[in-house]
Amino acid sequence: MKTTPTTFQSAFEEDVYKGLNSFPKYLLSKYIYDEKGDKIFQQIMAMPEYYLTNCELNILESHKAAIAEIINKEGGFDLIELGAGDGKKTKVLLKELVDKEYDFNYLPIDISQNVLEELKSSLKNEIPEVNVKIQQGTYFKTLENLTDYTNRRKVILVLGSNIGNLLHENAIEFLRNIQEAMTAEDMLFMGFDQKKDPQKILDAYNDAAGITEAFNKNLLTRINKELDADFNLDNFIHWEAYDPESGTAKSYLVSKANQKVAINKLDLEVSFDAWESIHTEISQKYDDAVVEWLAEEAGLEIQTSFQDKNDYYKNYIFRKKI
Ligand code: AVI
Repeated sequence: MKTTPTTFQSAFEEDVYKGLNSFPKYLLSKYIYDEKGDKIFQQIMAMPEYYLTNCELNILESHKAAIAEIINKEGGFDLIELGAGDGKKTKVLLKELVDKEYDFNYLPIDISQNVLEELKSSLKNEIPEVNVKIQQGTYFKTLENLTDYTNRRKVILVLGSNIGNLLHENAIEFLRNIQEAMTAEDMLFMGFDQKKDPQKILDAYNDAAGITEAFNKNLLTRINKELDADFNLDNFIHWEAYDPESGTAKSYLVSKANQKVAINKLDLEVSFDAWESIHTEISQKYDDAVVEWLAEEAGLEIQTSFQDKNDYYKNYIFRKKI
């Protein structure tokens, strides 16, 4: 029986150690996103099966005038985006705000400085009128300082149904963190992927070209590279399951055989039985009742919402409950 090392050199080491020594085994999806993971995610967003991106783009394009009107008030505002990425969808709204000559600053926050620099320079070319102030950091850390960034009214943007990668309990904590940084005048604009035909959801997370499989397996690639491990990627299959009752899509890597994997940096050998799983990600799907409940638990209320033509996806505007 191995004893747990008392010191880990990083949260990644500790989380991998804990996850692979648990029963059932798991790995945290946030670790998929290194440079390679970010690139694969860009490919996912461009896949025909991954409807989420186009639905949200469609909502922003068709409702940009109404959205702009709701978020603008006397005295101007700061538009703060958490997890800005390449800003493709946000640019639709930015363009509308510029065309209407509204007084606003755009403050994108992302974990990757690289992504932020690219976003800044693309905005300079495409919509030079936007006043951009990039901010590198994690959501939670940066949220704590959110109130320090600005003394103007805030409109906080969280696109891409990123909240869906959190269990409800953590989603409430995330929303509560945002709520605590808000005043009665501020707004939160957030995307939530909706419950729909289960097959449509399974197809989005199990594409024929194997891009989602590569995305999921990037966890193993990262452990091999950063923790000197010997996972054989071909010995695992990507498996997607969707429970229409809870609205939870779950991704797994399943071991095809009895096997042992050495993770040298952790001085650990992990044994897998044939068909044993590693749970890697949840992608929660919502309906109005669940979104209302999450908001209520976090001290927020829904002001209004916008949906795409198929009702696949919704963007909600929340206010702080007073
Ligand atoms: C980032 N996140 C909202 C994506 C999702 O839909 O859960 C990540 C993803 N996983 C597989 N495909 C896309």
